[in-house]
Amino acid sequence: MPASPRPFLLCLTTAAALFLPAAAEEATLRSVFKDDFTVGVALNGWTLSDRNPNATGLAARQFNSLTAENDMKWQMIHPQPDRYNFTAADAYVEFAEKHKMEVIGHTLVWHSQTPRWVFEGADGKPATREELLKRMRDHIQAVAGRYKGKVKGWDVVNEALSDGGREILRDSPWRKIIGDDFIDHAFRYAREADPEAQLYYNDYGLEDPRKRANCVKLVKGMLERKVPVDGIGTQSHFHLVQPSLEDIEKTIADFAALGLKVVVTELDVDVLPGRGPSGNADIGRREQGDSTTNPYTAGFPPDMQEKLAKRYADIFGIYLKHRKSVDRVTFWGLGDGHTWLNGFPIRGRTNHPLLFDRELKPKPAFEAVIRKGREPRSP
Ligand code: 9MR
Repeated sequence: MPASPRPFLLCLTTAAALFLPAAAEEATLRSVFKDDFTVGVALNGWTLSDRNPNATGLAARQFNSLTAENDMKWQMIHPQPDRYNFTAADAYVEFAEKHKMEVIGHTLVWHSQTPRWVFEGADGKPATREELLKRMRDHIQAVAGRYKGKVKGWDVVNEALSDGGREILRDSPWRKIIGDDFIDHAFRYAREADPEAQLYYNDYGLEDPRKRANCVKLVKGMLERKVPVDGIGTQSHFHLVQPSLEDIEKTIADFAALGLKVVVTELDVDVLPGRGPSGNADIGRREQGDSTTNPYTAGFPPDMQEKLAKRYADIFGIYLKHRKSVDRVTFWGLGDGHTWLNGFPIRGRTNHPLLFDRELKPKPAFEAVIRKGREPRSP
């Protein structure tokens, strides 16, 4: 019988284990920023589906925070007065638990994606203040209550600030029926439903000096009235040039100065030309396209890839500088194929706003963000 080769092999493996460096750990978004902030992604039904192992695998590898892009909105989770639909939302929580990701709840009180019955009373008349407050509380109890202890933080009130004019608040049905204090009530109900969850006020366009100042005023008032607000979510639907880095940085600094957590909740960088106000992510806004507004249907050229990479590197430079205040940075989508920006504000375009392309391959912007994450931190 020939001598067994096993002891020899064993020696070789031990020697390799002792002298060869361990395979370098893959640098991922969640690993390079682990001492700075969590890095999140918003997934939708398509990306979370079992039929998309590429998408779910990528999301789980790269991110440690998860937001449901749509499935926890009122319209989806509570479509009729006596009917809640938690199936989709439960799947996010399960996925996040499995992959050690935190869950962010989006969103409890918003004027959009809220069924009409919410604002109606008997006989089709508008609901009274009392009716609507009760409906709001019941909804928050049911939804935030169900995920109590499982959701790290809630976008309690979304987009309540106005985009212009003298009024600070948007004239939404919530405000029209309840009054300005609908925001305070929403936060109090949320604290009641899940005392441990962080509670955020969330809005877009807060880099605009007027809206930022109004946000500070709003939240300062809430703090004075002892309303339980823990942080401000700046959505951060950016463009290649707008808003300026100065405004991005000032927004973080002004919110942090209130003693609150700053969360970047919906980051993306629109790369297409448009004519409307670039900071306005109001989902109801529409623009008309023409031959100049959809230039990258055949692919995103290298010079533009570089511009996007530089923009993301600059933005992450600011987040790192303010890493003591920035709690989380969430991207609004996984790959360019399924971003809301393919349909907003002009329908049917080919946008390229994220770190992964239509095949979910990393773009130069991804490499640039990873490189930023590997730079030494200044004290
Ligand atoms: O990305 C979301 C898109 O798929 C939905 O159709 C839309 C309406 O529900 O909402 C989009 O997400 C919005 C978010 O919930 C709040 N801030 C602005 C986001 C982009 O419109």
